[in-house]
Amino acid sequence: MKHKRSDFPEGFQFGAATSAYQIEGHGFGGAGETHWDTFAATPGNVVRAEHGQRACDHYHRYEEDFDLLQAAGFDCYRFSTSWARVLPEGRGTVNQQGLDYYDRLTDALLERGIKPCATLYHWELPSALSDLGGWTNRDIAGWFGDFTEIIMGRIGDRMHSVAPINEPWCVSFLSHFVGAHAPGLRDIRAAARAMHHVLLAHGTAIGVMRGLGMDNLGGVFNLEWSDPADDSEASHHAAEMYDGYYNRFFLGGVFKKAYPEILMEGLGPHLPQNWQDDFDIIGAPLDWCGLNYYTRSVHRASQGPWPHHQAVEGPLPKTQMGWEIYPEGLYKFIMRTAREYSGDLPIFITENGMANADVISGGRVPDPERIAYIETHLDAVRQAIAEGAPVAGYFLWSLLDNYEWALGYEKRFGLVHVDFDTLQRTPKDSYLAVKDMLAK
Ligand code: IFM
Repeated sequence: MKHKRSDFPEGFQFGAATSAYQIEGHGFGGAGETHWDTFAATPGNVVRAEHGQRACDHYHRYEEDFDLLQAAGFDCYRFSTSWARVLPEGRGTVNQQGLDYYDRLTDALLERGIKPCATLYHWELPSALSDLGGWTNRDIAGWFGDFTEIIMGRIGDRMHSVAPINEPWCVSFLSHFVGAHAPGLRDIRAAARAMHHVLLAHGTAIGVMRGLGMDNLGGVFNLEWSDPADDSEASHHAAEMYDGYYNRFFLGGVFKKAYPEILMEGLGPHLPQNWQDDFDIIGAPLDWCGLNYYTRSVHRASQGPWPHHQAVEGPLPKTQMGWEIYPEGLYKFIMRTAREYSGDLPIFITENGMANADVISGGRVPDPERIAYIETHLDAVRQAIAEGAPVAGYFLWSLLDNYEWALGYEKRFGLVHVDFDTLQRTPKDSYLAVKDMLAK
């Protein structure tokens, strides 16, 4: 790795990230059914119908996994709490085993000198709430606030930082308009409502945590750079539309208390009644802004219904996901986010990394592609810092190979290889390279 820890400002934090359903093993410890269990059980939704019932069995092996985190020299660990593990029906009776688990997990991190950075929701909605309309039902903001109070009432005193919801675009648009994630809807009205309610739930949870006396609270936004396929006005408009509903809707709601005008033709008629009145909750002040960044996409206009555009294949080298490798997008997003949205707030790169078809060979896992990906994205971070951007930390996705949602277990994002038959963990070369970087 060409970078050293000492190349970054004093106090810059390095971390690794995971999420509950992707690693824990949802079948353990009394967790309730979630919409990902039923989505995966529906033919055609998930590669080989794979699910998270066992995943990496982190539920039982978290000590071993945290030893790896510690040995690599990470400062922070970004994990998520499963709503259905704590409240199997989403509301009502608490599963004490679930609360106890997150309590043990927190202490195991602290014992190793690692800062716990929690995300309250990373996609596994309890089925009982899905039955009530899930993210399309405005009541979800209150249900989520109650969950926040219960889980943070137990572990909030030991959290270094907390964000309510991972990647609002995925929770809403990808899951209710594209239909690629649970609950698999393809409906513009459901999508518009989910987009607004996910932000309302975010703001409600921030309010609950402020009430508990917590600080260092942020929001985590997934951003994808969008470029026009050619120089035509139509392609530029297509790229702007994509940027609007993917990136600017969520940042705009939280930091400007407004949604982009370009989206109103499509989404306006379907947003819930009096949506404008919710911005004081949605825009509750934050302490930091988290950006998850992986790639860019390229767009041109289409004759179809709103949003009237289609993606075309870009020319850049791609990861195992088929995503273009475009570190410049990370630099541009950091600069744009600070300039137009978050101002002087610290920015954390809360996820960055790549999937690669890694294989064990002679006890090692050579993954030079991932090392190069991390290097070039850290170049982008350093360039932004050199130009004055307030970037305060960088988290790799992910510590472990894990359940990549609709793509099952074959897309490997981990610094640590997981054999999904034996569950054996093997640090990849990228893990060793990061470890070396963090020691210097
Ligand atoms: O695995 C996901 C994660 O759950 C959210 N951010 C993107 C990752 C890679 O697709």
